[in-house]
Amino acid sequence: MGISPVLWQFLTKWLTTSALWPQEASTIAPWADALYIFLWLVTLLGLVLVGALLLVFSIKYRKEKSPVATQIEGSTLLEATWTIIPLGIFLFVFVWGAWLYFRIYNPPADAMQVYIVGKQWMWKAEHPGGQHEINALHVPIGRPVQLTMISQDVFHSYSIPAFRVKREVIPGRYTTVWFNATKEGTYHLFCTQYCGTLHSGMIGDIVAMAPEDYQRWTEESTSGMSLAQNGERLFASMGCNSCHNGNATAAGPNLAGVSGSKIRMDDGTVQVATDGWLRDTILNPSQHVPLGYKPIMPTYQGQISEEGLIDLVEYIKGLKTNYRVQQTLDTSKSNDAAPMVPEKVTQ
Ligand code: HEC
Ligand SMILES: [Cu+2]
Repeated sequence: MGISPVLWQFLTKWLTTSALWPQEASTIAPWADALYIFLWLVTLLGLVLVGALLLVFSIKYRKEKSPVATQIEGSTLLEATWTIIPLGIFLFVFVWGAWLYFRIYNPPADAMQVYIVGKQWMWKAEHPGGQHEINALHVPIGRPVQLTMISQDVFHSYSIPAFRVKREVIPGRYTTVWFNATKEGTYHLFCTQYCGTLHSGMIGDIVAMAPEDYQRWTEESTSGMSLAQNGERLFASMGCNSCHNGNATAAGPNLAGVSGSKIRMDDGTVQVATDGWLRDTILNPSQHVPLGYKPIMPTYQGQISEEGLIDLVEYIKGLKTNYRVQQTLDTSKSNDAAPMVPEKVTQ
């Protein structure tokens, strides 16, 4: 990192114990801090340089010594120097910052998924196993955790200073952020987007636990139904399975394996079935009509809560082969013919 580890430890320890600096409790934290300290040092250098020159020049060129002002016509070399050096520093900061940004906002593929729903004024967390929490989030250390977040009302922002991550939580759209916690402990969770009267109370605890403690916690706080199981129930109770049952004669496309695939639309475009896309097809189906299908799916706008949508998305993501729902809930004779699948574009 360029800084000696001893000096680094001393610096962060001093700053942490002096409460000026949040703890560093994620893999990204030292990197974010290094950039921050670098900016700080560059600023300090600029301050000292300008301050010193100001002082030296005002003494050297004081009135008694130089009573008559001389006209200086400029120096190309000097001007080029003070343009190119700062430009180099700024570009360096830009590249460093961009690299950090992409690292923070591109979750690794093997990250554990947790869903966050923000509303005035609380944070709800949903683990795939069905554990629900309010104003708290339990995570294991030493493992990447991806948060998929959405707001039920206004803009919020999910911020964990000790992990150096923060992301806007927006109505109508999933946003994601990820981290890998390194130290057991309880850390602050803040809403950092002013969201109304009780905004300052929209806080909580992030509990980073050893993997075995986290395992125990998931077992103790399970609701008995995973998100996907809740989704399967909803899928049946909302009548989705009347059109999406995997039968060759079904009115809707087979949803098995849809998640993550590229789908050719009737307007010729190709859309990628991300989590957000799946959510949006349920709310605005007429805007996502795959080639060969009629826009007959009704909109479910206003009929399913964000939690319900998360359950459905989790359920659809888990559909790898033909539906279990077909066996358990569809009483009509299942068709052995190959199910109808929308045309997938192979990459
Ligand atoms: C009346 C039949 C019908 C019902 C009921 C229905 N769908 Fe659909 N669904 C379709 C059709 C037809 C399409 C493709 C055309 C479109 O998007 O309108 C589709 C598309 C989709 C897609 C996009 C998949 C792809 O490959 O393009 C998803 C996801 C989906 N539906 C989920 C659901 C869910 C979840 C429900 C229940 C809340 C539901 N559908 C209810 C008929 C239906
Ligand atoms: Cu808020």
